Amino acid sequence: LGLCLFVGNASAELPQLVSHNGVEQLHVEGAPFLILGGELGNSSASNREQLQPHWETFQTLGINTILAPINWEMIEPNEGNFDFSSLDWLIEDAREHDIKLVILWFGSWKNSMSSYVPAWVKRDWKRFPRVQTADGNTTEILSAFSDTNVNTDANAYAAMMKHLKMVDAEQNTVIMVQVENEIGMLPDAREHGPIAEKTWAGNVPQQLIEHLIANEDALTPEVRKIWTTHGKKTAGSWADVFGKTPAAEEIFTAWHYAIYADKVAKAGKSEYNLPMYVNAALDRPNVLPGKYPSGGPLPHLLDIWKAGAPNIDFLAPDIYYPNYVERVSEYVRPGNALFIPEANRAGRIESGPDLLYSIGELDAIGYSPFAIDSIEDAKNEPLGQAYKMLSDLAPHILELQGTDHLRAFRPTSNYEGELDLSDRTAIFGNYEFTISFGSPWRDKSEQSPSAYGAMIIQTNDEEFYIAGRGVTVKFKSLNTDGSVAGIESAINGEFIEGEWKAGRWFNGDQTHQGRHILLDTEKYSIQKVKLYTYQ
Ligand code: N0T
Repeated sequence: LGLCLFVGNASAELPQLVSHNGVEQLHVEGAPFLILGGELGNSSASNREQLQPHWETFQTLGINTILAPINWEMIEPNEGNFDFSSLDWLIEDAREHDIKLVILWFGSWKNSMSSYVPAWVKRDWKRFPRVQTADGNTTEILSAFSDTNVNTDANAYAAMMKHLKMVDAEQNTVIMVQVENEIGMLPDAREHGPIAEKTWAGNVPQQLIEHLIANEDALTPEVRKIWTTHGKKTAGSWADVFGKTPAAEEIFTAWHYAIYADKVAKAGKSEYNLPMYVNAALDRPNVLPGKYPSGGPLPHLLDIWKAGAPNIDFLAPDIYYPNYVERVSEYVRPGNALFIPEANRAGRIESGPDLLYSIGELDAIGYSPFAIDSIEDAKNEPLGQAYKMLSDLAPHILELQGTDHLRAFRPTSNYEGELDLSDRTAIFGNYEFTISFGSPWRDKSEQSPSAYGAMIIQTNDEEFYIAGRGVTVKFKSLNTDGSVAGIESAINGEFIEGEWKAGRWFNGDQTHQGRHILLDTEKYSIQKVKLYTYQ
């Protein structure tokens, strides 16, 4: 035992999710870790030379994790013959740049379709059946109702995980794996092939019913409503229990996708037990199931996925809509680690506020804009400044996630992209903070509020880090003795190798003669603020 403590310490603990203050955090090499990530374009990891120049850009951006696809067609070019070179060089290059990886398993499904399956699967459509639509057409989507399909995918995935264990269990360059990508049925809410029809007419599995009963009070409103409307039946066909509507068909689809993804994940975990998740392409408002990619781990189907896929550690949203805050909040639920594997898209000024809000307000384990390799000018990229700032603050953030000593604020937007710039308030102990977006000193027309946001970290009763961009903060004392809140000091600074290094002492015009804190509108910055009260 003594020996174990000193030898192979890096492999002592695999990446895993650990609960802290009631929220799920990701541990890497035995310590909590924030994913300051970026996802590669779909074809960018298919050629080593062409990806090569981007690694330095990722480093300049302060990225600590790259999300990279691994294509089934490339790792199993012939059935049972594996070629892991596309995984091996990715790991080598990531290590060389001190960057971690999340592997995206582009297997049976990539955005509904099955274009990443090997040629021998594509061509053998008799052995690997496709989805048949209501109008009798077939599609390039593998059927979820074929044991051959799921077993063949699971076999390839398990082989990949086995290989990963061999090459990476000591170093943990790969910290998580995404199973498939944006699974979702189109153009109908469910499949219509012979097995799918027979299954639709059969009984709802007991595993699903039991989950509904056990979680009755915690079900999402949509599932609860559909189940209740049909009399909360505890047995019967899908149509008996959920009805015959597209919404009922989508539940059926979600269940079968969930158990498929679960089989794949389970086979992988039995080789190498890394955290695994499934991502969702979010639906649009007022569009019926079948007209958007249906049955994926969408907010209204999370219960079905949780019931069907116990080997999937969490369900994650890809957010391309302007109402980021609204959509991301739908994935905040007990036991579901919050991770945003894709956000629209690298290079947008909203990325910084999205990031601060997800990590500081919703306790996310990480954030990762899509098409990160499309960024060329890393030095002037605001996301890079935000990443640098968060990696400095990470020890405080990771300690305080799940408590009310860590908060974040940003302007919110509706689906149409209209910003709500109203002030926000927050209480920290005996102080009330009012957060306004923008600088009172600059013309409104010169400001870009969608780039503004702040994280507030309380380190002591009267001590805070206020970090971000373009935010004004005022203070009120909540003491009942008539005392007034004042700023004792506000010091602009940064962290160097984990140590706070004071820069300028802010006062005078920079604090409006002691009246408020103002974070620069042009760049991210941190102020260490001490408050006091007087009468
Ligand atoms: C994503 C990406 C990639 C404004 C699209 C997002 C990625 C996949 N799908 O570039 O294909 O692999 O997961 C779909 C979001 C569409 C909504 C756009 C509304």
